[in-house]
Amino acid sequence: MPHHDQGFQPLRHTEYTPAEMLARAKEFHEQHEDRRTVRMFSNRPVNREVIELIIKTASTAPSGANKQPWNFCVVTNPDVKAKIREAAEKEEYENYHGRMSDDWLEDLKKFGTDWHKDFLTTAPYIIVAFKKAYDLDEEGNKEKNYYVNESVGLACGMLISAIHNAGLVTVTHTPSPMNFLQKVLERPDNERPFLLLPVGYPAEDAQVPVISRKELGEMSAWYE
Ligand code: IYR
Repeated sequence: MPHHDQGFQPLRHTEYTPAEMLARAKEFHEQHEDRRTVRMFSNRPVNREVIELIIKTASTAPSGANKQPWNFCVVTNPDVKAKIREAAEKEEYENYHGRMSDDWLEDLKKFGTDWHKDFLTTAPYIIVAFKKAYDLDEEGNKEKNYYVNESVGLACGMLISAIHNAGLVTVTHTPSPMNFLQKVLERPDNERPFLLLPVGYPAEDAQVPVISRKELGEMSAWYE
């Protein structure tokens, strides 16, 4: 059967009792409340199989026409990490010294960020999510992808959940502009860098800024 016409099959679905449902929802929420963006990493190694599973989890995300328009590049090679750090810091230096507005710099003060990106060489893994504007079929014809930003954003959200679930930490780093990643990682023309995520254990003395999350009433509207 051709790949584009695979028919239908019965849904595999687990239903919980209302009490179980509530308990599971609570536990999942509590687990997510403990997720923090971390910029201070340990260089302790992480089992490759865990990273594979995290990426497989991300790739379960829904996508426009199920095109799965993403490619996750996984970097452990120290030379490649060093190249990424050098190029990212060069761009970030420019960002922090003129490209970002005063308001923007003011908004970032509480996070204590600057152009130094130590985590790019400290974390054992760097995952770079690429979005695929289009795919190429066997004859090299362009096949359009749909809702590419939304799809890859969803996959990255699930990636972040999976990283946290495994007891690891990350930061969503978006060096800007980030096209240097396409060059450093030698990606084909249809792949554009979307998001960079160092992954590993937090540094033993890792600190995070004090932040708060919006209350339900501030970030949702109910029409009952
Ligand atoms: N990309 C820069 C600046 C930065 C921008 C935002 I918006 C942040 O939430 C955090 C940082 C950097 O990575 O430092």
